[in-house]
Amino acid sequence: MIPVNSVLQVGQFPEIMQMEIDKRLSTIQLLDPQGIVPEGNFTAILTRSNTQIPKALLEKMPGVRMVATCGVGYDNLPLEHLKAHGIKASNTPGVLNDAVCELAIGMLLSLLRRITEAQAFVKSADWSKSPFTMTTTLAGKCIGIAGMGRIGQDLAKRLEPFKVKIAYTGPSQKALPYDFFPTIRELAQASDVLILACPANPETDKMINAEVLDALGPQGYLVNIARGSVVDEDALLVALQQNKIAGAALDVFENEPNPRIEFLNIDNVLLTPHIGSATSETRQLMTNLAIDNLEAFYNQQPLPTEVKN
Ligand code: 8YV
Repeated sequence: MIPVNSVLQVGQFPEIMQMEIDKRLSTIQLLDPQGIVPEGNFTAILTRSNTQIPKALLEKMPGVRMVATCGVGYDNLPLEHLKAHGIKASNTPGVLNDAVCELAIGMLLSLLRRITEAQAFVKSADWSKSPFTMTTTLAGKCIGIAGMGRIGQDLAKRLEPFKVKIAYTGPSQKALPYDFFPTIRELAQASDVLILACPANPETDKMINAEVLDALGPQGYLVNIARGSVVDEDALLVALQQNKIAGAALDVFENEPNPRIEFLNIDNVLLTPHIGSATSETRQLMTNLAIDNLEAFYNQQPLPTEVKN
């Protein structure tokens, strides 16, 4: 049983998630993690992976022993502080794979077949003047996946029916039926499309740089469903503006919700507002999994999806 008002809910939650929260527990809310901590004897935090939890907030609440984040990514948490103070953390892996993989494939197809430009072409009545441009087929291409964790592996399985070759990179080779490349540059060189499905951490920070984009090449495409921090956006903008790559589909950005204005003025990009897990069904599952972790914590049971920090 979660004690009433023992959980501080930090950040903005969509209504669909708040409804799930309100069904199962009563929380005190702090919309801005930099704001003034409300009065209360908080022993846990409930947040989302798009809300940065500063170390300073936790220092103001020494009674907090558990942080549950809604999201598979937990780069929003001060992991070193949590570890140093023995504070448990949980995320919500697995339940969002369908939504994230479906978006990745939708963005991939839309990027290759230039669907958003095609719709604008029809709506602008340009069709009566000339045919739309030729695009390119997914079948036969090599799809390189950076990050072969739960989402990367699920995405690879879903891509197989599209008659593509799949390759990947990551910290280590896995027992998978796909070509492994030890470095992101080698993977980019071998790929027609590079899909980023890796966690955001010091090893992946700005991993997609000018060298990697050059290796991907002028016929290559980039799809980012991971985190904006994985891409050197200066290098990506140059590559897109100078057609060093063919195009990019981006669901995540360094500065959300205000991505760099240059992205808004480029034709060969597809932009979405970090909606990978943003389906009603998925957000309900994520919210309930986060609360399951809180319940396990208060019942002194193993956490269903503990962050191994
Ligand atoms: C968002 C995500 O964080 O799961 C992740 O890591 O990036 C997304 O699910 C979502 O807004 C979490 O509530």
